[in-house]
Amino acid sequence: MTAPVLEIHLSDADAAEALHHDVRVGLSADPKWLPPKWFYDARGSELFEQITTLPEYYPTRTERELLRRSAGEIAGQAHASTLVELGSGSSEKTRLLLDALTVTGSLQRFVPLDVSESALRAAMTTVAQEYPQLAVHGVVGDFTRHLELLPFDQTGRRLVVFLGGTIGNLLPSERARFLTALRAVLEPGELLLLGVGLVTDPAVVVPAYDDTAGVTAEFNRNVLHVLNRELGADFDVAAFDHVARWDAEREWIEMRLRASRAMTVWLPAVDMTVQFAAGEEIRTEVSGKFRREALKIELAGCGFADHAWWADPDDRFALVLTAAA
Ligand code: SAH
Ligand code: AVI
Repeated sequence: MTAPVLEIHLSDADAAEALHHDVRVGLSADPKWLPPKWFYDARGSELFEQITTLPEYYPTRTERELLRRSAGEIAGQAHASTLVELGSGSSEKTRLLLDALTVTGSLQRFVPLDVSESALRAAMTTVAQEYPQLAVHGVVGDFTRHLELLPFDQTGRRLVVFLGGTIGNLLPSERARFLTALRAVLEPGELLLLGVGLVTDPAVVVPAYDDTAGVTAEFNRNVLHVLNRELGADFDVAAFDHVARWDAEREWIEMRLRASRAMTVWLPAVDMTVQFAAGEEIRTEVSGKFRREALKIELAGCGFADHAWWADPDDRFALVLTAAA
């Protein structure tokens, strides 16, 4: 086994600068918002892993089943020597692909990329132990900023995977920029495997984002703990209620944090005072759900063609395999 390599494209100083920028913009906007990537400090990453085991949270187990069914076929088509995983988290489901690509004999390198250094380090350690023949090359980075820094493969093809439905956490304009940037760093014929949540009954989606055990609420509030720690802010975290709401027009579920009373919050690191009226909300995440035809058109518009599609029998989640045109 060769020791895993960790490349850091998002230093603490870069991350602090990005957080300061996002907080200045998002908390001075009306309505207020914050980008979801700030959920994922070590605690946030742990809470996300807990979410994936909740009975209400169907995406992870549904995607795992789809991967079980399709990994052999994907590996056969991909002939990839490098598997790149964006927003890799624990890389737990990814092992199904690592296994299948190992069977085809093509895979040499695994490149997980995540903003969460703690999640990335833990995943890299486990993968390096379980797959001693693989070179594991982790990247701490932001997939909306650092795609052009991904290691190239001189000798073979790359398969890029973006699982969990995380692409739905980008707003449509961010998504178009992301897909265009990703296409630009791929060679024609290199593949992208996307896991996407599908538009489904709100009676199923809403509980997935508002579980009875309150884990998602804690995950949502975690962003305020991050701001308190990183910016010296004085959010009274318990005074914000978790809200999950289906937006039928945009076909996304939103998470919000609602101030239970009027508050003034001081954020010294950005020299900002933020006023909240009672009932005022911060949008902390959108989680877009997709339709097959519209996604195909969107991918084609960003330079991806030849789609293969696997969905569960209830049409709640899909895997899409598409090639850089
Ligand atoms: N792919 C895993 C984890 C999904 S959770 C799964 O399917 O279970 C979303 C992951 O994306 C987290 O690990 C989070 O740290 C990471 N993430 C969120 N925004 C990111 C960004 N802008 N750049 C890189 N990683 C990001
Ligand atoms: C990572 N991402 C795809 C999750 C989702 O379902 O949008 C994050 C999450 N938010 C609340 N629960 C899980």
